[in-house]
Amino acid sequence: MSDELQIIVDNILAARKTGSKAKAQGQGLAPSNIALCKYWGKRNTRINLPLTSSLSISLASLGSKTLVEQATGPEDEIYLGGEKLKGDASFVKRMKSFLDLFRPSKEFYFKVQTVNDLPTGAGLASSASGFASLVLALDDFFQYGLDRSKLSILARLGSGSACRSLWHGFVEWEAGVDPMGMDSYAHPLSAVWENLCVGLVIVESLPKAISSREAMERTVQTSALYRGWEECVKHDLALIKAAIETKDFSLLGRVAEGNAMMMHATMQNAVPPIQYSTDQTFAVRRKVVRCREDGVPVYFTQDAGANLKLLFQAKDKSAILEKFGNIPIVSPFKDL
Ligand code: 2P0
Repeated sequence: MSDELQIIVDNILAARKTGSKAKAQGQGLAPSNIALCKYWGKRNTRINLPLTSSLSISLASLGSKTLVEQATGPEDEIYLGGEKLKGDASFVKRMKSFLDLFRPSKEFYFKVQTVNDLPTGAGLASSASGFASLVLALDDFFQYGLDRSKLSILARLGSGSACRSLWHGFVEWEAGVDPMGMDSYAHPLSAVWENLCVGLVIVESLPKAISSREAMERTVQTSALYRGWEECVKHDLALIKAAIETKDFSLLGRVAEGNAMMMHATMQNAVPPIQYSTDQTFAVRRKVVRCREDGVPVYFTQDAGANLKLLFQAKDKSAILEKFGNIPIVSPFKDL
């Protein structure tokens, strides 16, 4: 890990409670989050600083749970869904270098156990809830007593979108301007939207062929369409906030769907092009549009993967289940 990262972490840990002592085990729980206005592109890839702000909705009780303790052996032990991961797996390497930032001494090794409610690496925000729950578990284990905005910065260093998984409801991540990213963290919006529902259409649960990290970088570097992204986000973010403020569901859905489509257009324009959608993704997208034509207000959003997330209102839940089958449905403000 670069010195830059260690300086940022040390700077944040300087605000920890004095005299804090590690517990036997720390625990962290964090929800998955789905961006309505996407984070796509970084101004600093080492410390995950975004080029634009983004806004998400957390998925209530769906997310990750992480336990942290000191390992008894001479290396970190990483468990995912109860299974011990091999030390050379890329995820383990990424996790270990993140843990390096928090070791009290070089000889201190961690045992980290994470359980994700949603399939891992399939564009269902498992890295977001995973890193957010890990940071919460580290805070609990070492008894740092840090406030949530500082924890949001730490989570961002693990995975950008993780900084939004520290809260429930609508969450905005402000891009910030500080080169060290001390002003680049998320905060919750106060709005509550009781009858808003999110449905998950899982057409692919295997890990994706290209990581979102790589896809984002290739898009920024090679996609001509990406030049319009910053303007698009400014416009969409303002409209999404207005839709949340006035509970204008069709505005929210229309803008969120358009924002996701624009993000995928920028990737398809990258060299070589990136296509996360499968035939099934296209079929489900068409079905969503047909539903609207039939009078059921439903919109989709899609992240760096083939799966789709539906946005609709509680009154239409039975129509959605009828048309899309028995899909998992979350009420972000009711299933807490
Ligand atoms: C988002 N995505 O706003 C966007 C939309 C995917 C598509 O944040 O490199 O795993 O760890 O900062 O956070 C996925 O990217 O990327 C993501 P890194 P991350 O949810």
